[in-house]
Amino acid sequence: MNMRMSAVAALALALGLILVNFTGKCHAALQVGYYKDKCMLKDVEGIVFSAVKGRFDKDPTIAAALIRLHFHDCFVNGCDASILLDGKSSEKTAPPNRSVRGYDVIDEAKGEVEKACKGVVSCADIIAMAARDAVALSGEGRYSVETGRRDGFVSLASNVDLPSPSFSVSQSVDAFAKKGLDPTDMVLLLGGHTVGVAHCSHFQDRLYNFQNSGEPDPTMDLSLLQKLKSICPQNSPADRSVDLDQNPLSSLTVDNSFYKQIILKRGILQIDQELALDPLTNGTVASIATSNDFPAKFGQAMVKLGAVGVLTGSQGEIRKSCSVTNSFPNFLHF
Ligand code: HEM
Ligand SMILES: *[C@@H]1O[C@H](CO)[C@@H](O)[C@H](O)[C@H]1NC(C)=O
Ligand SMILES: CC(=O)N[C@H]1CO[C@H](CO)[C@@H](O)[C@@H]1O
Repeated sequence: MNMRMSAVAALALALGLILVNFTGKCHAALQVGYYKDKCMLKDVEGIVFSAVKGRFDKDPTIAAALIRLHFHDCFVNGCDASILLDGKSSEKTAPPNRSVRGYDVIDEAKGEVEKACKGVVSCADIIAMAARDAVALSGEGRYSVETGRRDGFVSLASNVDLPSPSFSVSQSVDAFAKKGLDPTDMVLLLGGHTVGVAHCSHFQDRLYNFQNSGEPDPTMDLSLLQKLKSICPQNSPADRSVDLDQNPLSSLTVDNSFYKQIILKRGILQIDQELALDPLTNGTVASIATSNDFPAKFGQAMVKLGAVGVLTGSQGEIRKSCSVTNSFPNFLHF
């Protein structure tokens, strides 16, 4: 077969599989402990945890990367590990991917679980387990993660419709609603910004020319504004980064200090600051900021995020290698 023929064949196969997926949609549900007894006597979650912890001990900033990786995977085409697929125009190549990190930790964990039992554990589940482990290692928020996802075949940059940091709260509420997540889920999940960093390019407009006013964002605390201007000078090509949680004692910890900071007008991203101001969300923000159950509630919201658009049962596949589908490895390359 020449290239074109095999391309057509792969496409037909892809469409066929997609069709089967839609028609045969008997949803085997996700469950806690899905891999118990599926990998001989091996502890699959323990193997993934070791890989994540090994990296975290050297570099605790990996936790934020793994939490964000799970969000980006689930929000685009469901939690099906589509974000991991290589290809000329796969999701990875879309602009919001630029600062996504942690792919190598997932590959390492996959290598270890494959040694324990071949072809059993999906890459989508490894992402979900690694995100849970990242949360657990960064605070007191260990939650029971659901598993049983299978890996998808399709990864297209053109499917990437992640919310932008300059979305209004109501635009963001709509984007989350499309994924079956309510405004409370959204406020809790944006609490993921209790760890990790943002690059200047994602909030520079707030410092110098907010909504084309020629002025800074008036909702930003003045001392924060001064600090950010010095880190992110106007027209500088250097794209430095700053902590999303501006409490320096807690910028690597999953806790509610992010909410306290945004109430103090010390949010970095526009959407983060808006959460504390918009009447749609300010009540939820105030209640999270003054209670101590954020880690538990964040875990519940992560479980809900982890169920978005999953493939289960006979859908999808278990990839051999997380960056390429078993079924038609060339599909993504033309
Ligand atoms: C409206 C929704 C969201 C928007 C607009 C948004 C936007 C962003 C942006 C612009 C960054 C900075 C990237 C960079 O400059 O390197 C970021 C980082 C991050 N986001 Fe979000 N995000 C959203 C929701 C979420 C959710 C739901 C989670 C997790 C549950 C999450 C977790 C993270 C984490 C952990 C980082 C830090 C990554 C790192 O340090 O490597 N975000 N987000
Ligand atoms: C939320 O914002 C509205 C409108 O600005 C305000 O009336 C209300 O008191 C705020 N609620 C909280 C809890 O801050
Ligand atoms: C890992 C990866 O594929 N990164 C890509 C993200 O998107 C930018 C711009 O669209 C590409 O240049 C990167 O190669």
